[in-house]
Amino acid sequence: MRRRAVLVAALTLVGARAAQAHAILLDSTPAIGGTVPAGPIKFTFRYNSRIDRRRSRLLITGPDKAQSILPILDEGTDDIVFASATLSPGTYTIRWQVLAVDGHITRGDVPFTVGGAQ
Ligand SMILES: [Cu+2]
Repeated sequence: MRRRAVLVAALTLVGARAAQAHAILLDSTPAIGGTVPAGPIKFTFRYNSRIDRRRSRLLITGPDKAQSILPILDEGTDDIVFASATLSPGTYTIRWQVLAVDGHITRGDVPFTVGGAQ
């Protein structure tokens, strides 16, 4: 009984330490709720920790609700994810999912608007 309590405490400690390394999105282009002009768009997602981009994923949902994978470009430093696409006006959402160096996956949404061509 006592041994089990010690084990639970140890696991809790490990969990708390690992949580500090979870990848949190610091900023992005477009920003959450932001607007960018139509045409070629360079996407950036910057995190607070290193991520494994080969095991990370970007899923874009377009104005017609169609979803497609947005390929992650093999460039930049390990805390930034780059992608590019040419988009027409409308509202979009990118769902990012990244694997942090501690082995934990985090995900979130970046909704944005593509405005008229400049
Ligand atoms: Cu973690």
